[in-house]
Amino acid sequence: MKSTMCVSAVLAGILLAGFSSLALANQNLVVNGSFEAGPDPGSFTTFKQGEKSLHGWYIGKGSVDLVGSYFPASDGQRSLDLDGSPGAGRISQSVDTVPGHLYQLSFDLAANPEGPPNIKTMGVTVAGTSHKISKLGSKTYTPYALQFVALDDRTTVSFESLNQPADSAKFGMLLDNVSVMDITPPTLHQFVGEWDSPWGVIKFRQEGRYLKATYPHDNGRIVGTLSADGRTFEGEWSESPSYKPPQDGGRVYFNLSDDGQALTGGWGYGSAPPSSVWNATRKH
Ligand SMILES: [Ca+2]
Repeated sequence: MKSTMCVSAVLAGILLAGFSSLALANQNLVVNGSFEAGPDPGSFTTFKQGEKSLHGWYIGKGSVDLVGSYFPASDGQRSLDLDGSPGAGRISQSVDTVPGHLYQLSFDLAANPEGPPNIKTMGVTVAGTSHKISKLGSKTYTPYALQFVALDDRTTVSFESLNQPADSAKFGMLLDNVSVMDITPPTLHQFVGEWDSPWGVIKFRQEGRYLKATYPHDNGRIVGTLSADGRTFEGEWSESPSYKPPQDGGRVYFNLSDDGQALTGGWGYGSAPPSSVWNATRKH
């Protein structure tokens, strides 16, 4: 069985600097993610906890600075310093989501270098999972992205300064260009279900962007992902007793038919090409 450890780690949530966004045309679910809405903040304008004037966002802690001409933005003319004047802040927003769908949260970060601390720290929380990010003071923006599976029909995204001392923090992480997009492959749900095959009934289920399956022959398992066009599943099969390649594991693929009722695919031992035929037809 080829290791699926890396797959499991990704399922727990990934956080990548310099991540190039998936090339799917999609709608940004975040309102005012670039902080461009509302009156001109001039150099910068401070918004405090509980104030509702930062369009789209709720300030749940401390204060934040809506930055205008004071610093260049990553996108447009404005950005947000998560440490206000003063006070380490937290902003949040809830967006509509579909439970089980896969989303990508993207944002750009710089770090206000004009005062302490040298290393800025913030937390980003989405769908109940938090990630901590630290950054040396710099006006240069870096893109970040993380993927999550929605648990509910509303998902809250929050960004929180963790700089200390919180009450006097003034020079925080600079945030801009926040987006949340549904990146669920459009055909992913068509693979989910039961398929008759020569190795028994394959039962596909979705876990985030991953498809996993079981089948009866030697208590077989399959795990993998869909191609960018959503028509081809590629992954690995493994079976008892060892669940390890090359004898008990290897590569597998399936192509979904146009009508969604058939899979044509193949399998192979270990790293060999999956050239042995493995076809299936939809059962449920
Ligand atoms: Ca902006």
